[in-house]
Amino acid sequence: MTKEIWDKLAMKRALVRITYEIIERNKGVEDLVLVGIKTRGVYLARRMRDRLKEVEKVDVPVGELDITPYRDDRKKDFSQEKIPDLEPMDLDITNKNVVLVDDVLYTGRTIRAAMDALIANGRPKSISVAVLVDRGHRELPIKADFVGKNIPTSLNEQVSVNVSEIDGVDSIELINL
Ligand code: 3GP
Ligand code: 5GP
Ligand code: MG
Repeated sequence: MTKEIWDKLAMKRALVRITYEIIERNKGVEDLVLVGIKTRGVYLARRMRDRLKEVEKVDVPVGELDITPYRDDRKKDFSQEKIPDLEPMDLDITNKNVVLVDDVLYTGRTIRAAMDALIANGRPKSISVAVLVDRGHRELPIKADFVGKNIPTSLNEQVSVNVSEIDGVDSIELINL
């Protein structure tokens, strides 16, 4: 069973709000860097960058992180593998205020892994977290600083975040598995 939670307009409004919250919290866009977590987090980060450009007339850099090799809950047979060195991001994050951007926050393991990956790239001044959806069920002491929508879920539900760049449509749906 699938239930639409948000349409394109609602999603856009949330991203706009989060973008303004980031400007407010950061007291502007100086030293700000957005880092999207692949895959959909990258598209959300780019949209925020476009909005920041409109509002503040500044090009805020957007980095991309693929944190798959850093997650600590990968299948057993992966655990013995050497973790590949993270490609240095084509972006200097030293002394920057980094905002990690992801579509869904769930256990928190992805964000933990993303922080490892970031710190392997340099020493940011601060790291904060922006997510479109917080679905609860945290397993680590991690929270989001900027949240589009809290969607309390059960474990047999899944949040489907669709972005037009990949999915052809902007929407958020709740799927009962
Ligand atoms: P994303 O890479 O765009 O974030 O993990 C691959 C995709 O599967 C993710 O897309 C994510 O949206 C989706 N997904 C749905 N449920 C889960 C889940 O419980 N864990 C993970 N890691 N991904 C999920
Ligand atoms: P965590 O590491 O916090 O458990 O999960 C966060 C990552 O897994 C995010 O990158 C997100 O893409 C994916 N994820 C976890 N649960 C869901 C979900 O219900 N829906 C979607 N779309 N992604 C999820
Ligand atoms: Mg994601």
